[in-house]
Amino acid sequence: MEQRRASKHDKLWYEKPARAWTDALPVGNGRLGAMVFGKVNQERLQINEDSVWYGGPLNGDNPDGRKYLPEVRRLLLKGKQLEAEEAAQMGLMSIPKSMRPYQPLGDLHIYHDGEKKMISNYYRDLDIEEGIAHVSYCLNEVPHVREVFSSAVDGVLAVRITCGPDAKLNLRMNVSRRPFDEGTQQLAHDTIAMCGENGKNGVTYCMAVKAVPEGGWVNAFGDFLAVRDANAVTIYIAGGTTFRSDDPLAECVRQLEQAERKGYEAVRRDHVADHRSLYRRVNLELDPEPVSGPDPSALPTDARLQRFREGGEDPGLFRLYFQYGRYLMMASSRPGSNPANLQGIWNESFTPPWESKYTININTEMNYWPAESCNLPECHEPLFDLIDRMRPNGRKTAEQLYGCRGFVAHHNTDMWGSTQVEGNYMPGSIWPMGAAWLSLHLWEHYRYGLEETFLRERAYPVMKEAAEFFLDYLFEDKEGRLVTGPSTSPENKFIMPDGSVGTLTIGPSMDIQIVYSLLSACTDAAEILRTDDLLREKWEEVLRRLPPPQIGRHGQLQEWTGDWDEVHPGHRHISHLFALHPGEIIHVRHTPEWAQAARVTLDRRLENGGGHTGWSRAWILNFYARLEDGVNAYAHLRALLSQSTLPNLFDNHPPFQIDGNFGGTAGIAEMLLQSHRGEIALLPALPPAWRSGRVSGLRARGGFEVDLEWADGALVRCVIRAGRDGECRIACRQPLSPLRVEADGGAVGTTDESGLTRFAVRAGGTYVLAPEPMAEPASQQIAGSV
Ligand code: FUC
Repeated sequence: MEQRRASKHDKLWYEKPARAWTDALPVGNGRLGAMVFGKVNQERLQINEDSVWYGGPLNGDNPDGRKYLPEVRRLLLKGKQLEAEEAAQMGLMSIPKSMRPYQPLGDLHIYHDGEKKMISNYYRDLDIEEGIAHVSYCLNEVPHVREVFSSAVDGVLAVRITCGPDAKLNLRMNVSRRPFDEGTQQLAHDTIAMCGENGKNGVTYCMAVKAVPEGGWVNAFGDFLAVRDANAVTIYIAGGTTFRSDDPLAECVRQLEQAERKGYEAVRRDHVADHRSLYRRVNLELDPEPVSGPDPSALPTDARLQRFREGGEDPGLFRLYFQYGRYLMMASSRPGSNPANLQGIWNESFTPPWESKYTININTEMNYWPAESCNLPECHEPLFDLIDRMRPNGRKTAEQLYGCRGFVAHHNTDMWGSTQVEGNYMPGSIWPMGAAWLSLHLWEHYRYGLEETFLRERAYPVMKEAAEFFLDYLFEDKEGRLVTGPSTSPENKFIMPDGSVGTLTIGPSMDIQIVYSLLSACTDAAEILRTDDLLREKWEEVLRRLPPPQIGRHGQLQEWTGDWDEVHPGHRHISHLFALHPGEIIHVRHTPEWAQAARVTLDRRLENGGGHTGWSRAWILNFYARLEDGVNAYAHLRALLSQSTLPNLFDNHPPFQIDGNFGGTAGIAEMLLQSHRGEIALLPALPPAWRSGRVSGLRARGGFEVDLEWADGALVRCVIRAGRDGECRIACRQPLSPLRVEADGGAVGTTDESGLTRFAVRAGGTYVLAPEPMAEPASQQIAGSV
């Protein structure tokens, strides 16, 4: 126990059991997760499996869509806002109004029997470096220790309970799914299971529990497993549904038996090795100020967060938050699992906020922003599988609603990949950009890893089909430009010159920016793959005819084609800055006027109360990082942690929503390293508060891995490992001096007058960059010569 307490860099730790769900600590293997409460007498593990969704898929495309589309467009172009919106309400909205929720699998309760006299030395933590939650305390002076993890290798949750050498464990456990319990079966003297159907046409779920005592015995009584007089006990928990297996109970039993045969030590060892193989790819250290007082990591995480909220500096907390974001990604999205939903995989409610689904007008995309840059590219894969499930549905929706080829999706989707217009909420729902934005994630995966087979076989067909929709769907406006519509700028409304309010519109800025990004990506991909010349010409023609970003009368980037004010000027969505991040149309050096307009847009949102949800704050952090403004990026990161973070460091929308964790992690990476527009920027938004530090293992587009070290706010050394032959281009930023690049002991590159450092790289090569020694200041030379 003492050893565990010694190093707290990679731990969330507490001196009390969890009271609220958001005090509990999450473990997960991508698919199967638990919130560990760390209670003493009655431990609670609230368990989720990623395919426990209520009901089955829905098909809700409005059959009148094709008929109404031209009419809605005509009315919008004529300025008949109200009539257009009324027609869209009836003709385009979906038939079933909302998608089905993601739900809990159930709870495991462990009851410690016997007299509870005195509890002392209570401690619990989540060690994110090894992927294990611990609970320890003394009961009547006898030490008790529990550890909990979810193994991606063996597919089960494992709980190990031990106690001091002279004591024995006497405990009972059962499972529940209140208020939807369907009863527990005894499968063997040491195994119980709970199975049920989750709604009409829904999945059948199963959870099975096996207790393996050392010494003593185990038996099933009623719906309990009871362990008596054991020196230690290991509990394995398996869960699954018919989403993946025809017989999930048999699959659970197989996993439990395999884990028991393998034995706890081996299950644990393989889990830690697997976890570390991903976790340790990246390390971040931010040095404390030389005179900064006691080490805040000596405080429990909740007290540490409170100290930070009150204004305390704590560079180690940023490191912990950053690595926790990577931990959460590893725990909620692994090859073969479903993608991380609004709550990752951790959800306690049968009617969770926004159904804990995939909301794809920002939240799901934000979830995956750190996947590539923070060196967890395989964790991105579940999103690609979901996109594959969306394609056939999206083809039907494109055809039925718009009479177009290709595939389309709107602002939400679910486990089955639904693509219809969802709900009755017009500012959100009529927005045909979901498939296009998601498809860009496949392109990003390619840009980081440069695997041509992935591009050819996986990414390009999806991107091309998403683009195909727009070839049919875009239409000419009065000025002959190609535009989208009816659509919205998620989820804002505008005030027109006559004072009336509108929601639906033609060619909102974000739509155009997404189409631009998608077609540019398709064009580049086709060139790399040396294919589709004719199609490329078509895409290029469309690209020329899209309206460019416009600057409005406040100096802001316009959100819509008209220079209209927002109904909510502090709106949480800042969709029209997609062009700045994650898009790259706007760039501080390449398009400085648009960058300035983006800055004005942010100022205006913030002056009006913007950034009030966790994810919105995280997006703002990323925007400032892209504006290479370390001071503001830091301020918003601080705000994210102090205003939108719960005691277990979950992001708080409110309520808990995981996107802010992932957006925050991606934002920290973006402050330290950027790699868009064909250039790698080193420490582009380094804040003065992070004077010295180092980071290793970040990834840059172009197949690179990068380590950085800095001191007194300036780069000391950078190591770049190249995954492919090619060229590396480094954009220097003031106050960096020119760089010298070395490989194999010799110089291979220096910085030119424009500030660009270019050098040829070979796959497997390592390149060391350091600032050229500065010329001695003239005054010193004079002083020396006297
Ligand atoms: C979008 C956002 C909300 C919330 C929801 C899940 O609709 O506007 O703030 O994040 O998704």
